[in-house]
Amino acid sequence: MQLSPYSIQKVSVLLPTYNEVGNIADLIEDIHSALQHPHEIIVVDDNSPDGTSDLVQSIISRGDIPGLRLETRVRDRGLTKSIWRGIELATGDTVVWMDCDFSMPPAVIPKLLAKAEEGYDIAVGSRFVSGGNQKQHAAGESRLAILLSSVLNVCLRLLLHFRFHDYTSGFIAIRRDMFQEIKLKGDYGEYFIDLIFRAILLGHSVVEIPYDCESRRSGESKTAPNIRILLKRGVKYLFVVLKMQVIRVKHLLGLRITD
Ligand SMILES: Nc1nc2c(ncn2[C@@H]2O[C@H](COP(=O)(O)OP(=O)(O)O)[C@@H](O)[C@H]2O)c(=O)[nH]1
Ligand SMILES: [Mg+2]
Repeated sequence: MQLSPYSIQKVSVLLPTYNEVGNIADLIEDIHSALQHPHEIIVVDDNSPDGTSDLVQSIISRGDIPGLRLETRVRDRGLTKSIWRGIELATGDTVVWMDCDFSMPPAVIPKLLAKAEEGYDIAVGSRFVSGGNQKQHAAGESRLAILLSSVLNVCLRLLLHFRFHDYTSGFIAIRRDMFQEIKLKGDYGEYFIDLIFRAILLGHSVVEIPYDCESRRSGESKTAPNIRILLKRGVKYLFVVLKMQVIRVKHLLGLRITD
């Protein structure tokens, strides 16, 4: 694929949070230090009961991190909706988002941005390419969730596009103008499968950068706080895989796949 080098003017880092009071201050600081490009950091908090928004507001008031912004959503909680809200608020030409639990090291962001500057439309932090690692089990985490995530991604590779590896990454740098064409669909991590698969079918350049996934530093997982929620999420992921087969057929027939 022919890439045209691209000069990033401004990066918008979106941080969707729900109960991340133990992580968010250090994460903001680490991201701010890691970034060489002009940037803004937008925390989109779903009115977390642990006071995440209040903490971010106090950092903004101190003025230490220029470009730090806070959006507190008070209704219709959801990860995908929060990321989409961040995209609506973003003023950078390149958008990054990631988990706010330190599972995704801020030091990887410049590597993603370097790929965007090489001309890739999308650069994804990946646990499943050579050099990357899925997280090890740690206290308070679900072994089942970690195992299912690895198995799910092998299945997704077989069922969708074999050249891509981490369909549930959620760690991405992407040009903001892509969202004129593609919207985020779904309510939790399944939006990522949909986004990547559509982007690949549409011929966008997508690259994966390996990273070592760490255990959450503080607080609780929202994907797998218990088996019931994990299974509920799993069913939604399976529906998306089926939907992607419909999308594949539509694409083969030359029909629009961006609605
Ligand atoms: N705004 C918002 N963020 C959420 C919501 N659910 C999860 N998150 C955030 O999404 C990211 C991924 O969630 P996490 O608990 O780390 O999932 P896991 O890594 O799969 O265990 C974290 O930054 C969470 O704080 C939500 O409903 N709204
Ligand atoms: Mg996480």
